[in-house]
Amino acid sequence: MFSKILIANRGEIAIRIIRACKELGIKTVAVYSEADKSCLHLEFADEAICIGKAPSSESYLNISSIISAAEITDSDAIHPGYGFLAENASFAEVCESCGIKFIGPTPENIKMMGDKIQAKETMRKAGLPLIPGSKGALKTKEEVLALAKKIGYPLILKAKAGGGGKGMRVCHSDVRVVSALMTAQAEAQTAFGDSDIYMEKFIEQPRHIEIQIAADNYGNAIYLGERDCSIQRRHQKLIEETPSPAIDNHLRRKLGELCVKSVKAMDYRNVGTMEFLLDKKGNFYFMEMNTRIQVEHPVTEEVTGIDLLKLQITLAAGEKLGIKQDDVHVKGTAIECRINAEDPDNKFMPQPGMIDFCYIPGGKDVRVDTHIYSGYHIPPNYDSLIAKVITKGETRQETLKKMERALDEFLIEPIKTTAPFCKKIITNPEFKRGNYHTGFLEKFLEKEEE
Ligand code: MV4
Repeated sequence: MFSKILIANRGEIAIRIIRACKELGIKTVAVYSEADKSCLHLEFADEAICIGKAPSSESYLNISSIISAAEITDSDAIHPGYGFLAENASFAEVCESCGIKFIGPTPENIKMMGDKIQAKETMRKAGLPLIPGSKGALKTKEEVLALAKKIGYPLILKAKAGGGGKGMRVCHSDVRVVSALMTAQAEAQTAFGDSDIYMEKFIEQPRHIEIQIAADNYGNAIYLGERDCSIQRRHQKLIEETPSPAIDNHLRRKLGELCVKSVKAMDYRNVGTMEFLLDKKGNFYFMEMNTRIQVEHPVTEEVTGIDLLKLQITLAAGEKLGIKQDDVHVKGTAIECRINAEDPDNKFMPQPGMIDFCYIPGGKDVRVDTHIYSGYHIPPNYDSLIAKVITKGETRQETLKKMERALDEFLIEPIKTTAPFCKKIITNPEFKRGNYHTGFLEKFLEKEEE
């Protein structure tokens, strides 16, 4: 096992990782930027090192600063958290070449899943159903029009190096698809340094369902249920829950087993998430794979009782999966509301600044993963996520009721947050019935305007 882990991240996830390390008896090193001097992750870690200026590009994304910090502190391993360098294959490679264990999949795993075209091809070979679309990157105008004719409108163009909704274009006609290809290529070149675009049939009003998997270095793999992440705004998730109200045990098992088969086939290591779209008819399609721990991992922890961070660390240390599929039992239901320092009444505008006062909810079946405290200053440089409120219960209705009271208890002055907005969603009759899809929020916001 590792004796010291450097946490290459900030905020709630840095604290979450430190907690797992403490329970495993591993020493921790926090890194921080000049904007993060008063952050709690510095306090909770055994050591802390400043790695640069406030902009992420000069601190949390600066590979050489982070590697130097790991070498100076004699750290055995680096946990990247989510975002920043978590899915950067060259960072994982640099770690390995410096003799520092990267806590996550292999650089090859990251590279393969980072190329969304290659990821789909790999999963197709492993037997996963895919959304009808182009086989590789789109080249000529003629090819695009021929393919559009074959697949039919509406269509969606996506960047090979994209993911998470960046650089996507939905098209409804021949005239649009040709110009959309050009702008998508230019946008992808600027954003990712790779202009390759692929095409898919656009699935209307799908649900976004993802399967959590875990694999060791010896060919063993398991799935840990699913999360329904259909409540999104501009490709940012707001609310996630498990189990998904949209799938039954039969489909759950089928999806899970297919995922396990696929990760074994590609020799995947550590934890990961496979994203699917579920259409109105109940067909599911593999979309992409995330090779990191995700923001919404706590809902899975709450229903399985498995600590995914400890699992990540022990798997990276070369331990075997201690749990077999038959040992995984999903008990009850869980939901997560993301609390962002954003103003829902003003286009979700970020709200950096001083928190004069806050109160964090608690009580039975309420978990809050957060780094904020009364007197904490939210810097303007990073993601606006300030807390994750997670509740669990025997039934979905019970879990929702607990969330309602937890959100009411979440007090914060004078910063505006998404907490009241989350409450509106979880008390919405359609949401309560489990009747929602990825377009739900847009419709909900339109109705609110009236
Ligand atoms: C899609 C889709 C429909 N059809 N792909 C969004 C995030 C990224 N992971 C992929 N996403 C989608 N891909 C096909 N073939 C619908 C989404 C999608 C979405 C698209 C447009 C506007 C809002 C959306 C919200 C969630 C998912």
